[in-house]
Amino acid sequence: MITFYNHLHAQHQGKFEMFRGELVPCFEVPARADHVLAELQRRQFGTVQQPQAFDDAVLERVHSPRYLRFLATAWQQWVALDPANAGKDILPSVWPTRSFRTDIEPENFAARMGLYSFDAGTPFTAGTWVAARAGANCALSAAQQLVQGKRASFALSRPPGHHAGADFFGGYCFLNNAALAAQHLLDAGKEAGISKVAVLDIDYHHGNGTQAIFYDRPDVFFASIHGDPRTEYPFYLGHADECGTGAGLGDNLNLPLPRGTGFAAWSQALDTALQAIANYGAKALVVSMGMDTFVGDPIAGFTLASTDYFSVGQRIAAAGLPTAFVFEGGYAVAEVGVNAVNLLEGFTGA
Ligand code: Q9C
Ligand code: ZN
Repeated sequence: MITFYNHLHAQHQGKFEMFRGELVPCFEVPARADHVLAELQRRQFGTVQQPQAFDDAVLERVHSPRYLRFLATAWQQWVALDPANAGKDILPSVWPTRSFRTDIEPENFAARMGLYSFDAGTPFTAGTWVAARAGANCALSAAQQLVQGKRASFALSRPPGHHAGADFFGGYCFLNNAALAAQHLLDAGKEAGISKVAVLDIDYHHGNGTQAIFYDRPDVFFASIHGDPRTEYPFYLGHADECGTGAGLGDNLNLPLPRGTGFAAWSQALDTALQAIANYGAKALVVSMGMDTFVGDPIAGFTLASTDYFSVGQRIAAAGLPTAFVFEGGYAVAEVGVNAVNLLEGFTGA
């Protein structure tokens, strides 16, 4: 299996996120991806390659042009406010909630930050756009492998993507890497017979961005296993009664589980999700591969053990679909490499 990796991910290195009234050090750090890379190399798992470059038009298949323009220019706008800003990350502090207008892009920079975001936990830094763009290229390159007939691929992308919507960032995510991969499978995979795609999201947190992007679409099935949003981030989406809408009705499956859930119940939910994907008739699979289901994760609440991930990979492999794995969360930095490669090895049967 080919892994796509680009060192530019490390250009996104947030300093602080807002938590309980204070700024705490970011959990989503470059070392996460570096540990996965080191473990791939230590176990000689497949090969690691640079991603291809993809045009902005490919990003516009998922994200709005005005959002992409904002991301590409946000840092220069920030520094233009005050040269001293160059040493500080950007965090939003005001948002257009119910009854506010979002059709008019404000001229005020802080107001634009809030228009395009949903939390104060996702700092935007000098290198965020470059890193996110490289990460999206990794996911698109992983999808391209399946278009070319490969069985599987891995996008070791950072920052993660599944909380990012068509026109908003949050939850440490800016570009929705998994959604871009799914859309590229449909756009480039038509002749290869890829007419329907499933996204299986196994990150601890509900993939609200991916769900929203495909909610009314019949050509992408979204299935997610996650902490119950009644108590877990991102709180405002991910309930079991969200089944899709319009032409996409029936093509969204949420399997929320209580904080504290272990592998026995979690793996039953995985089998339920995989059965639904089989019933849907997906021709290819994108896995939003969050590793924050691990018992040692500092910000999540499931209790999977490192060895459980072999079984996760095996079960996904048994679905028999061409599969692109896209790295998402997972904040137990010292263990994230072993856990991720255990899953991939479970898949390949190595
Ligand atoms: N102090 C992903 O796993 N805030 N995003 C948690 C911790 C946000 C997680 C609060 C968690 C976002 C991709
Ligand atoms: Zn997560």
